[in-house]
Amino acid sequence: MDAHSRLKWLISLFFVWVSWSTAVFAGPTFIYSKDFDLPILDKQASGSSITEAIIEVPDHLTIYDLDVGINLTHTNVFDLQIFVQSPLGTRLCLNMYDFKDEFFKGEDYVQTIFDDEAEIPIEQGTAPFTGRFRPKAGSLLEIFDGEDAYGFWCLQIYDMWYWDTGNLERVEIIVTVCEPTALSLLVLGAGLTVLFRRRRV
Ligand SMILES: [Ca+2]
Ligand SMILES: [Ca+2]
Ligand SMILES: [Ca+2]
Repeated sequence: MDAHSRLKWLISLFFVWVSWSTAVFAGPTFIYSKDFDLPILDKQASGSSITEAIIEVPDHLTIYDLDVGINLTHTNVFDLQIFVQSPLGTRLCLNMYDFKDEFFKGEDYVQTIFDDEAEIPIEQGTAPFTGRFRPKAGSLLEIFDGEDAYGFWCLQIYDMWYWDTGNLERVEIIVTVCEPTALSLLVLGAGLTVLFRRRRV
């Protein structure tokens, strides 16, 4: 094995080890919460069905894992379609229902946390959905992993049907970052690769 091949092999080994470390060691978690008193009105009452809540994250944090918490009252949450949008414009549906197949009667979301790593999918939960639930099938919060959390997040709620209404009370953007050592190793690894490529040119 020549020197180049040996270096390449070492760098590959390094990346395997770093990937393993980052998978195992999540870093600290930062919670940005905001209380609201925002009416969730249906089409009949307001002429518009969207409620938007803005939450600012004032820190530059690379997202390793994102969870989203909500608190709201509503006389039938079947009506609601709930989305979260990042400062970079990435948008994800947390929950919504099919009118034809999934109708139910149920009130409120109370201390509900959407979390990819939760054991129970939201489809198997019942209102008021207290606890942790995976977002709607096919929608994973991991879509935000790697983004900078800094800026204005938006929680959007659409009330799709008449009669029932409610109030948005609280939103939490919960950001876990990489364990600092793993992050520095990742940066070091990227630096080594650039050096290696330059030497080969
Ligand atoms: Ca995750
Ligand atoms: Ca999570
Ligand atoms: Ca309604």
